[in-house]
Amino acid sequence: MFIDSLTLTLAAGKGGNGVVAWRREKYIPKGGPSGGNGGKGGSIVLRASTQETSLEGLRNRRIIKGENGGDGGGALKQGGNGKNLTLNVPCGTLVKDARTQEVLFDFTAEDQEYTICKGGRGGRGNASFRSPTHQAPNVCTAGTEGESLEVELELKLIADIGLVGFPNAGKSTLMSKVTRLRVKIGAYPFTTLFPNLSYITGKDGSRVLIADIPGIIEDAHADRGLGLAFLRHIERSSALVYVIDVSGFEERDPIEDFQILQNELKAYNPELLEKPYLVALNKIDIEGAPEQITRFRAAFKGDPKVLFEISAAEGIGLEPLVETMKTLKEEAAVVSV
Ligand SMILES: Nc1nc2c(ncn2[C@@H]2O[C@H](COP(=O)(O)OP(=O)(O)OP(=O)(O)O)[C@@H](O)[C@H]2O)c(=O)[nH]1
Ligand SMILES: [Mg+2]
Repeated sequence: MFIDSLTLTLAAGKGGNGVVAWRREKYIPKGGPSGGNGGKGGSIVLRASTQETSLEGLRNRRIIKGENGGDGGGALKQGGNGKNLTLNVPCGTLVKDARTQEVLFDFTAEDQEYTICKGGRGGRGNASFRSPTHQAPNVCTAGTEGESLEVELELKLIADIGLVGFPNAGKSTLMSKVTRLRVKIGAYPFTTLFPNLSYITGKDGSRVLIADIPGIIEDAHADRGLGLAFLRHIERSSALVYVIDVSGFEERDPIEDFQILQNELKAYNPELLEKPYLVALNKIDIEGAPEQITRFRAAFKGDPKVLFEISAAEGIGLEPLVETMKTLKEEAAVVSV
């Protein structure tokens, strides 16, 4: 199950208590204080892992507690430290304080770690209070509580290229052809219900991460179809590829489809329209396609260099599209340096 937002209560472990104890041995009267300190409470650490692709792993864990430190003991015995608890989250996870909505951390790269709740301090045993003027202290302190926090985790995938299009346009077919991921393809709308993420791997070892998101329809911003919530997963893409069906089936007009898609993206976040983009005119293997393509090219106001005629199903025209996707990724890397 793909989960991309979640609220969790985290509580780090409590510090162990210090104790009061006295050294008692034969022939040594008044052996002095021997109460040990409590151990530290275990902290809660979040860590970005590429093994995770959604927040599903944390779905059933509303409250997560760290391990408490052990209490001190007699004979100067120090309580054991609570173990730190590491929770893995996917790259692209934003961590917010649920109460203030402040962003505490943004996991953008593998293996980043963030200690979100520190464990409590161990209390002091009476031995630690001994001083030249205070030989028999009868005091100890309790361990402190660990930090606790209600957090909201929000996943915004970080893909290089996001595929957007109407349901059935062929986004997932394209994804399956250019990456190794075998995703569900169907001759019915809304085959894809959750984003898919996979790499195009070049012969030179270069990698471009592609996100295939569910189809968008007119008025998706008013929650029609699957709505626009999934657009959050292309908000951080460097570039977009609009996949447009030019078969002319079902009386679809590719010019109108492109305009509707742009309007929906704008309704969600106008910045999406400022990203570099390509248009994949898909299904050119179908009879009526050339006519639709001519119309589209005539109406298209942007640079015709961004238009690619492809058949995702038949694997036609994919190479120039993929090469341009790679170039877009490289250009974005130069810009962000
Ligand atoms: N003839 C032809 N059919 C295609 C082509 N690309 C995709 N299709 C078909 O179009 C249908 C929809 O393909 P998908 O890849 O599932 O479309 P999608 O855009 O991912 O659709 P949603 O997940 O519903 O948004 C399937 O029946 C595909 O076989 C193509 O280039 N030519
Ligand atoms: Mg799909």
